[in-house]
Amino acid sequence: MAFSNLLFETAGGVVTLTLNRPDVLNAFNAGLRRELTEAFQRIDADDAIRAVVFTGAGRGFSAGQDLRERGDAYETGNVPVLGETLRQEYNPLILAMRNLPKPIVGAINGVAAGAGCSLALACDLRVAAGNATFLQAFVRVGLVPDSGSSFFLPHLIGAARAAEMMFLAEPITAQRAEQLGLVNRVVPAEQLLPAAQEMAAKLAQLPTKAIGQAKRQLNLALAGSLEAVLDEEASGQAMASQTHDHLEGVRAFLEKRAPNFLGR
Ligand code: T3D
Repeated sequence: MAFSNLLFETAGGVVTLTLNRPDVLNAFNAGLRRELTEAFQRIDADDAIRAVVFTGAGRGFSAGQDLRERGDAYETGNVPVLGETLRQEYNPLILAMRNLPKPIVGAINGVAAGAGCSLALACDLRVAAGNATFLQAFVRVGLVPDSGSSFFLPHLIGAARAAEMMFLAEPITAQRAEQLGLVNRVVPAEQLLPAAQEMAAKLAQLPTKAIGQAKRQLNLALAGSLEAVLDEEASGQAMASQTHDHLEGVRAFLEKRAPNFLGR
């Protein structure tokens, strides 16, 4: 079955998976979340696919949850308790990426914000374009980091730097991300896809079973339980979604103005 929000292109043992909602910086709506889950199931089941390149179409990697998906709720002020979409859709997706016994190379082509940043962090390796940025956008809309960001970030860059990214929600440039160890390498934008595909092609020629097992071992070595952190994030989001500041944050985004947070 063809996807409508994703490009799924295979060549020489490598699949290039491209988030394809460029008009909204590849924000995740229900269709994209569903198709991504299906794509990772397909990749898992197909022995001919031995490495993945994961990227975004247009000028963004992904701006995270589509804030227009529940637009009506923010107009009326009747914000649903968030957490279910995390438990039902985002969290299984993150676990599918981490449990996939094949390497995933993130080709981060532009801004990776909110859950888009989380998905970038869930890749095994990251190649970033020189103009890419990483943004823990959650608190900008009164929410807590989710989709694994609170698990991956401290492991990758340490708790203090993770706190800075999460609390201040300022964009990190690709160059800074490389210094912090958040990405494996930075390349000029026009070389991004060839560089990521070259890395994935190399990986696809290597012993896939051994790499899959090495990935399991790395997951285990990160100690703590990703499941427990994902669950705590979903509970935290249920709390945050009912605050004034979340409603205000999303309204301000949709109305293209600065938010007025009240701390409640
Ligand atoms: O259940 C749950 O929902 C819980 C899950 C939560 C997970 C999350 O991801 S929460 C965080 C959600 N994401 C954000 O808060 C980020 C929102 N976007 C931005 O802050 C900015 O767009 C960026 C900093 C990422 C990029 O800024 P810029 O200036 O380069 O681009 P832009 O002009 O803001 O965006 C371009 C278009 O994409 C624009 O549409 P327009 O005006 O041209 O028609 C913009 O509205 C749209 N867009 C960007 N991000 C989103 C989006 N539309 C819907 N949802 C978005 N997240």
